[in-house]
Amino acid sequence: METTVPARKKITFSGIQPTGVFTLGNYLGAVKNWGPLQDEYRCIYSIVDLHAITVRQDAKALREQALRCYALVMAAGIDPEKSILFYQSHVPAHAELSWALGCHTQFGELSRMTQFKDKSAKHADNINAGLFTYPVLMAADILLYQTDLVPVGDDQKQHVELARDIAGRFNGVYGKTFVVPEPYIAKAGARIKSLTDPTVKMSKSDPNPNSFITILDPPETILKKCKRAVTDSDMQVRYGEGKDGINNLMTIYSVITGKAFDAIEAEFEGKGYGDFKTAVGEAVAEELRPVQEKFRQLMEAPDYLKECYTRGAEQAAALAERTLAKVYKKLGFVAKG
Ligand code: ATP
Ligand code: LTN
Repeated sequence: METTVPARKKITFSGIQPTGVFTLGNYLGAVKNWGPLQDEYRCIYSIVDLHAITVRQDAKALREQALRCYALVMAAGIDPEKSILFYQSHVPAHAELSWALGCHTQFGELSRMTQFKDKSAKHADNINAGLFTYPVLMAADILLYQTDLVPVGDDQKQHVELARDIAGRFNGVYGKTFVVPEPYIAKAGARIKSLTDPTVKMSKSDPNPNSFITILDPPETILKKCKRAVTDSDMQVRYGEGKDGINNLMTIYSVITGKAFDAIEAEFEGKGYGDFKTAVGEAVAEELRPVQEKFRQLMEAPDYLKECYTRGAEQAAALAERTLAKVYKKLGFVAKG
């Protein structure tokens, strides 16, 4: 008699740094896409606080920010009953696997990472070893959970490729140990641009607060930032070359409303940029309203949040330790008595 083995539920892993309130870019490019995966996949999401200290942080601010970040991810649709949501620093296996993988990663590979080049230019006074080995820790995050799919924004593609290379190399030397993960990058919204310089990505660490919309900005601020967004002198709401500012606003509007670019062009035919910017601002404010409301409720329930992140860390650790034990055995470490 033929027996069918039930297929393993595929695993999704992603992380966000608690380096500030997250932006509309983080939300549209990454976090908003995490929720819908929860029914089909075994989803594991982490607040990657170990990654955050590659840039100097104030300890008190980091702690507060990390708590808010956990609540924000839940407010954006991650249900801790369906997904595992935890702090990276609560699961020691991340730092441990990172060491083992670092010994299988080449200096030259890390030197090619564009995020390292960008961040070391931005923080020239603190080009620390952690900033350089950041992608190895990220590979450990992903590979510990035998992850199939990594939903991230476009800027993280190179890091996921590196995690694939490390996994493939390790499997080649020691036999099948890790699942080789695939990046999952949304077709639209994977690189939301700065509102003040639409040639660079919107980033929560940008010193100019007018360059980004945070997920907690009140509606008036959102509207004001959209109205001030840098555009061009063409005055036509049309997607095209040399129109980075309008392209960016059209992308934001399209991802939120689900309208295609030609439908947006038709909607604003004969109208000025002012009307369009107001419509974008209103759509963003409306999209974020329920997230902000849920966030406020969660922040009033600190015991519940603690219960969620404690359970999340236990669940994550159980899975992570299995992979770590397998890796240590393959590397030739003597088993604990
Ligand atoms: P920082 O500004 O401190 O460098 P960041 O916002 O770029 O941080 P993370 O907080 O680690 O970095 O990003 C979390 C997720 O958000 C990642 O998947 C990243 O690819 C995505 N992301 C970040 N910025 C954007 C953006 N402008 N557009 C789309 N996705 C983004
Ligand atoms: N480097 C990512 C955050 C991150 C991550 C991960 C994303 C850390 N570990 C594992 C996906 C999978 C960033 O967005 N800057």
